[in-house]
Amino acid sequence: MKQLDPNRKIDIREVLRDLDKYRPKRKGWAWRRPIENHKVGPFVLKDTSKNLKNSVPLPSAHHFGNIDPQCDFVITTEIASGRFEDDIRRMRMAAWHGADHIMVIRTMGQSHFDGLIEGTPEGVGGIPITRKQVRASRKALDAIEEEVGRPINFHSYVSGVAGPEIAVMFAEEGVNGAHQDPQYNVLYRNINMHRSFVDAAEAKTLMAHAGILQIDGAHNANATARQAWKVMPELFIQHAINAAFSTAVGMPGDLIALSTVPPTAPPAPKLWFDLPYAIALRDLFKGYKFRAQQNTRYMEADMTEATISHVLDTLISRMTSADIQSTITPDEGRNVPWHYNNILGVNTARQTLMGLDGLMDMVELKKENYLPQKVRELKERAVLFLEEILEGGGYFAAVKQGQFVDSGCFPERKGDGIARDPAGGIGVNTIVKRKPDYGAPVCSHFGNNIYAHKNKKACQAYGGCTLCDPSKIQYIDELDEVDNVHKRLEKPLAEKEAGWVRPEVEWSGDGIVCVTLFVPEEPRIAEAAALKMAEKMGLKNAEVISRRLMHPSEGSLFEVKGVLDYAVKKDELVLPKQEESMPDEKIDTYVRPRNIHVVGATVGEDEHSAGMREILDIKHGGIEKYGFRCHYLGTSVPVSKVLDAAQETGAKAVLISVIITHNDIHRIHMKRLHDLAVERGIRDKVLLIAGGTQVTDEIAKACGMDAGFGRGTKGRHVAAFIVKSLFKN
Ligand code: Z97
Repeated sequence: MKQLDPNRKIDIREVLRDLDKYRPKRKGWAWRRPIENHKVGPFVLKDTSKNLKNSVPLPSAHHFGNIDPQCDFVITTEIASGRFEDDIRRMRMAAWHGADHIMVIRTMGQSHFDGLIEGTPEGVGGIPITRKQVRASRKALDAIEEEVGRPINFHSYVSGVAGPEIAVMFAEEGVNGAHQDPQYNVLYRNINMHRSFVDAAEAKTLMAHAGILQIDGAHNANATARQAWKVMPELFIQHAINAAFSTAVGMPGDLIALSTVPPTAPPAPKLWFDLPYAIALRDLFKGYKFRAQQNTRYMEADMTEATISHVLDTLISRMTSADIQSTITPDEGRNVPWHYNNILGVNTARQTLMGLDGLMDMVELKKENYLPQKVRELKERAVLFLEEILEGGGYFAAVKQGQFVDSGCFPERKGDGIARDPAGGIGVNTIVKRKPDYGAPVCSHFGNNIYAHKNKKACQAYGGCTLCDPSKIQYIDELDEVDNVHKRLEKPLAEKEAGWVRPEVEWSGDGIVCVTLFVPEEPRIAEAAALKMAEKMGLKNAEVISRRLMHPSEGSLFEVKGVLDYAVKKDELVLPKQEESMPDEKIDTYVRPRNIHVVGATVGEDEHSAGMREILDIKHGGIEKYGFRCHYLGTSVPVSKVLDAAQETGAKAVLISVIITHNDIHRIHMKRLHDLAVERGIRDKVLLIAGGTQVTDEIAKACGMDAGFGRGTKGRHVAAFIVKSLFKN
């Protein structure tokens, strides 16, 4: 695959070309390499890793020299679009924002498939994990990791009935991480427990040999339990069972990651529960890796609420430790995980972790009173739980009695746990005893293998297995004539070719948009009105995805999603002129010898001064530095006073700042300045320039100004405009 060009979209046709011959560039999990006392821009950072080659820095970065430091944790994003061709674009965007662990969710029900799926069918809530989809995604990621300059881990699921088959395929195709936990099969998918544990031994062996990082399934108890903080004791046991089983099978500790979630969210006193829990886990499971997931159990449809919980979750990770900070999209509570929300989730972790850089060099967790006492209490409850399991006949017997995901905090029991029958479930009675002459089809294998030989690869006996000789891999392409990537791409590619663009959030050109409305009515009326208004805007299938009460009678805020069935033709767009930049020296050469006066003020009843100061002040990189003679009149200055000052000083330009926009007051001030300058007969002698967050060049010109400058304007933009205008005359 050709090197990606940041100015061009990833070409899905190139990803699909010659896929039958593609081999992954590398295999195995990659961690970030921490750098101590890392100098990045004006700062020395404590908890960072290597900078990226290409990235989109955090929004405020432009105040700090556009730096984009990267924390020392791996950052995960979970992708569940249902079409892998769209997943790929999402992966690229996420990588540019700092994600280096891309977790692709499976389509509903795949864990009950007793075998592999082939081709690229569309999925529900995720994608069918197939060789073609995995290979295409890994191929795209191989190019994306070169573009950003950091290894990117690709991750999916090895649990389920076909665990060992999927593990072989993942090992062959260079998948770097996977969930594998037989307890997940048993508790959440009702797969037979004997079968699940037998399969797990095989799957884990394969993962260990391929360097695939394993994540367990304990987080599912948090997500399922009615009161997630009550299951804390059993979570230790779930981690322990999977970790011990994995170790027994031969998996090294640094490939075993515990999937932990801070169990509560505000208004619960979050840190009171979640911090001792996190500490107890890290104490008990030293030597393993920690994947800290963000809380999903108490996630409503409100993005801000979810984001705040996730910031607190990330604080706990920094205060305790994490190897992976896993993020989910903050809109999962609305069941609309859209691509830009993946980016928002990643940025929540990135921004929080950069803000917390060096925290633990300054603060210490208390070693007396509540915190260590609670840590001890949690450990005691866990140990007692484990003892009870042992006394009661072991894990299978405990599951049979419904001891897991009970909503009592052990030793309390509510009797509402998940109970499974050891002699039942999907795949019951499918275990076949291995014959003594059993020969394994691949080198990575648990247990007897007649091909095994001390100093040789087992597969040498039959000329190489698919893990050692990838040319033996059977690549199966599409099996379904209708449900495949080529069919799905026909419309979007044709539209792209013809130069059409549509809005989208999930699939190429899906047309989905989201509008925010405040409706000043009681909730029921307000919601019905919001929907009606969205329909009037032309949105099809309008649906309220978030409602937040502002006051029972004063009104509510809604977010409404719908489909905007409208495409824009790119070459018919009238684009705003792109200002050519003028080098600093050129501005300086013109301005300095000429003694050019400029008057600046914030006009009307407006006390905002920061914007104007940034434009004028030498300290903020303002136009003073080029030798302009600036007269700053302050805030809330009447327009007439501004012109008085311009006339007194013989100013060539007047700069006004108009931040307040209620009732269009910004337009009124601009028009008044122009009219007054005409009245005084000086309009052609002075440049009138307006600036403000809601000002655009078009608006300002329509109000009689020579130019308008909006958000993001720097002194040099204004200086260049003045110089160009004066040169012209
Ligand atoms: C996560 N937020 O990060 P199926 N095995 C295990 C699992 O936990 C899962 C599957 C298999 C979550 C998102 C929830 N976990 C995903 C240990 C799913 C998937 O294909 O849905 O049956 O299995 O983990």
